[in-house]
Amino acid sequence: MSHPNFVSPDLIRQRFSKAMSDMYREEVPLYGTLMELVEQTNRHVLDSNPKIARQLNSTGEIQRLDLERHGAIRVGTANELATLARLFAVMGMQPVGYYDLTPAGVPVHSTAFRAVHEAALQVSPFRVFTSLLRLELIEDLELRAFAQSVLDKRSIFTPTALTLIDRAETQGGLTEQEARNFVEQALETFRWHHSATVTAEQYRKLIAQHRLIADVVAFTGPHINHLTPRTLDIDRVQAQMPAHGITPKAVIEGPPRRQCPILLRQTSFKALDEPVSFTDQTETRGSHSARFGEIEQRGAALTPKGRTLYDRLLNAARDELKDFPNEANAARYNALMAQHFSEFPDTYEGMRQQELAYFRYFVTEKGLGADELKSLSLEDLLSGGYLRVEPLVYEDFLPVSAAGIFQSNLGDAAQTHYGVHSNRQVFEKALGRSMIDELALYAETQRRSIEECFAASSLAV
Ligand code: OOG
Ligand code: NI
Repeated sequence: MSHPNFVSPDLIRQRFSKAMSDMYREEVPLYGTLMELVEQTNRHVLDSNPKIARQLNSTGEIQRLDLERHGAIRVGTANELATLARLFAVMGMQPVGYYDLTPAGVPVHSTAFRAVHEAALQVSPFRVFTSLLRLELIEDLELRAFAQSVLDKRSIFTPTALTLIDRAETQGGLTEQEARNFVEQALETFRWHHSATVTAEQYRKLIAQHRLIADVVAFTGPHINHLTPRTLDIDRVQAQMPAHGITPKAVIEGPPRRQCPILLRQTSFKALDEPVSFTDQTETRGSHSARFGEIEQRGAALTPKGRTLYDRLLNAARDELKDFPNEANAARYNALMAQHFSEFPDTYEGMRQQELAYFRYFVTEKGLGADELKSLSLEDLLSGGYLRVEPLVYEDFLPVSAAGIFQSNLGDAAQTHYGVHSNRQVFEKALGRSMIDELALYAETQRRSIEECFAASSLAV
């Protein structure tokens, strides 16, 4: 039962997202630079493009834009993942979707923890891309056993965080004081540590297996490895990055630039080389690179039909390129993407009519109280100007893009090929529950918005 004195999970998430951003800005100054660049760009877009400003105002997205960011972490064991799920649940975040990164040579599979209802997303759309290391992919059995033993010894949560998770579960929420304490304690799990938990030699062996394995195994916890603000014009930010001392990856992941953005476009800059000390060293002598910067632009959420078309066009462009996109072939890749995606309708009305994207429906001034809402079809109400639509923003991630982001931060040496693939059941067993299907969430939000239109109309008469 909900208690009147409990802080809402949405507010806890909003505060946590802010605390995480403050911590990361202090730890990684380049993140602060990137935030400023994104803020300037967003202001420019809103000032120079009244249509976009109007659209964001009518959906309420304008209010969440400056709060909007996602982070990413990587954990090592089933137990860590299951406890993280409980920690995120205190903040109203549920695991949504399944991403298998092994086809791209990255030994992890992942989900995204996020709020699921449009009202909760409006308070804070904070998301965390969470990957679980697949230790079974370490071929060297001795090294695998070593990695397992190191992971089994660590505890990535503070004792107080664990107590507060228990309390939230048994009480059904947290009081103001507990919520403050929880945000402070939960943050500790994601903090960067300069000292590793292994010797320099053990670190070298782990790195030789895969850089990602060393990143998970050799440290006390799942440090946040990037925090990504949302921009309204990713090409503009990408073009301005070099002037601010930031070198972006060669190509922007996701769909090409369009009039009506769809899904998600992302770009990142390389991981920083940071000083660390190993257990057999008294001073800081080694270095490790894990943390990087990323920005993203979000567009319309696609229906299964739209997503199939997106995947087909993306694959066609990549097949024709015959290689991973890189610096040398970037211009050709962009040209191929533009060419193939000309097949994807670039008006919201076109996407709606062909059922390629999800929308939110609103009653217009003309529609308020109009009798037509009781008699006309949805199509007629739209064309008659009684209702209007805005696209639903995509709240999730894209596996091919995520692979590209991982790859650009791991360097060329990491082109491993794993024989084993997708294992959703293993991930769900580790998590202790199943992931929510993101497409069902968009469909429900769309349906609710239609219902609200009719409810509003019957109230108004
Ligand atoms: C996650 C990489 C994927 C995204 O936005 O798709 C990602 C990681 O490096 O842990 O951040
Ligand atoms: Ni990311």
